[in-house]
Formats: sequence, C-alpha cells, structure tokens
Amino acid sequence: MKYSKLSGIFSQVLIVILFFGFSLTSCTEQKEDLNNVEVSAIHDAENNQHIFEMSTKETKSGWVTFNFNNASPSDHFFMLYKVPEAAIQAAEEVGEPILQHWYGAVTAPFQENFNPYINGEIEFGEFVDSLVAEISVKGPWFFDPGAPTMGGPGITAAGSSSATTVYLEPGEYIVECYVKDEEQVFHSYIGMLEHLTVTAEKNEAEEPQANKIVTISSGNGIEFTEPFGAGEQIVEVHFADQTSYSHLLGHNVQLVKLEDAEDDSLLQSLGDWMNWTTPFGLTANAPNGAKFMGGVMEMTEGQSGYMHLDLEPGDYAWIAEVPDPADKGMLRTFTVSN
Ligand SMILES: [Cu+2]
Repeated sequence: MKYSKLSGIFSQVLIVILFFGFSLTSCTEQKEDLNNVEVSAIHDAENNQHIFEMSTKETKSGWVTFNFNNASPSDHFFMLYKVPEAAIQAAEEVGEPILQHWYGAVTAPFQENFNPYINGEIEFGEFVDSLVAEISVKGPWFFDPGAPTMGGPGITAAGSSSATTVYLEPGEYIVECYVKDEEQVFHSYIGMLEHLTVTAEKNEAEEPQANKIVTISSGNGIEFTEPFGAGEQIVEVHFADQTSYSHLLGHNVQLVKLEDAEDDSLLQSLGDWMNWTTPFGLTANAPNGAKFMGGVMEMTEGQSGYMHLDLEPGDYAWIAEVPDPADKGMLRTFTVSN
C-alpha cells in the first residue's frame, strides 16, 4: 500500500519534471529562432561578388542578434539602415523592389562619383558636390528625412566571427558593407547590399545584460573603465551623441586586437585605415598586426548596441571608423589580462 502510493507520487513528480523540462527546452529553441540572424560573408571569386548569406530576410521586431561569420579573404562589416517611408513610396511609384531602388538611388551614384575622385581626376569637394546633386535627384529621401543608422556587427577580420545585438523596430532595413576591394570598388556595389524586413510581431528576446559599457561621443571620444578580463562577456556600446565628420559619415565603435599596443607605426597605420576617402583606407584588410573583432556600426544619438565577446589575453584597442581617430580620442588601447 505504502509502496504503491509512494511510487504513484514518484511517477507524478517524474511526469512534472519531464513535462517542465520539455517545455523549457522547446521554449529555449523557439527563442533562438526568434531573435538570431546568421550572416556569412562570402566572396564569389569567379564573378568577383562579395555576398551576405543570411539565414532569413525577415525577422520579428525587438532585440535581434546578428551572428556574423566572415568566411571570405577580406574584412567586412554588416551595417543596418532603416528605410524611410518616403523611399518605400518612391520605390513603389517606379515599380522597383526596395533593394533595387536603394542601389540605383544611393549605392551606384556613390561608386560612380567616387571613381574619378579616387583616380585623381577631381578633388574631394567636387566628388561630394556631384554625389549630392545626383542623390538629390534619384533618392532625395536619403537626405530628407534620411535613413537612420541602426548599428549592426562592426568590422570583422577575414576568417573571424562576431556577434552584435541591436533593437529593431518594425520596418524595412537595408544592410551593407562599404569596405573596398583592391580596385577601390565598394563591396555594396558588387553584392554586399541586402534587404531585411522586420515584422510588427515582437520577439521574446530580452535586452542583453552587459558586463561593461563603452561610450562614444563627438566631444569625449571613446570612454570606458579598465580592466577588461579574459573570457566571455557582453559589452554595451552607447552612442551618447552622433555627428558627421569630414568623410561624410558619423562615428561607430570597433574592437581590434593588436600585436603590440606600443607600436606607434602600427597605430598610425591603423588610424589611416579608418578613412575610406583614401586609396589605403578601408581597402581589403586592416594593416598587419591589427585584427578586427567586430563592433557596433553607426547608430543615432542615445542608442546602444551589444557586443558578445570571448576575449583572449593580449593588447587591444577600441577605435572608431573616422578620419584621424587618435586626434578625436577615438583610438584607445587597453590590455586584457588573465
Ligand atoms: Cu565587405
């Protein structure tokens, strides 16, 4: 009697455990489906195309984590822009998909006006004037109301991976990489331009809990507190403000592993690489001795993105992709100890 009663209770407990354990597992799996987008950067050498392979072109709104795997010989990033309603309407009016309309209105004019400048035929000011004139006709919405920059994984070295979480409202997004190939062609012009739809349905992902915060502002540059320990951690990158620099873009935050943080010529060359307006800058791969480990691409004032890191001991820097980052307080070295 006693035995059978006990065994009855035991089997009930077992059922509860099994059921609870099962629902917990399925819940975790579901969550991962909801908020993660897997992205691979690929180079199609035969057709000279740089490509983003995405696990999905549609995701629910809320906190979205982009796991960025760079399986190509070049450095790349994955930058998100929210497409303004005016651009969606303009694309509809001419009967083009949003991606095609963006390419024709912004990406192609950028490359085609850049060519004579980088070939030394015209000055930078002339390039900017002709670029602005063409975009004002083909995609006036790019300037007014503009396409807000929504972050995304930062520069990630060839053969490396990075992961960045950002908050995405429902809407249409364009993602691009504007690193250049050896012929001074922006990757976005030859494949690395994609469309992501974020649906009104909200995902269940929670805001990541950061161990550390890195803040960037135009006045104080990049600020953080040391020490950074080795191992897995989440870093919040906060944009205290945003502005436009001489390279026409705002600031972002990148993590770079350095062979030697005391090597002044390496730091100089790394700083030079952060300016896309020169033949050297943002072309193919970062200088030897500097390996990019991701970051948070440009965001508007007040936003934050989250980096998921697994740090090895060694020398590192936080750096922004702006001209002369050191002069702006946007090249800050630090050490990770055991
Ligand atoms: Cu690229």
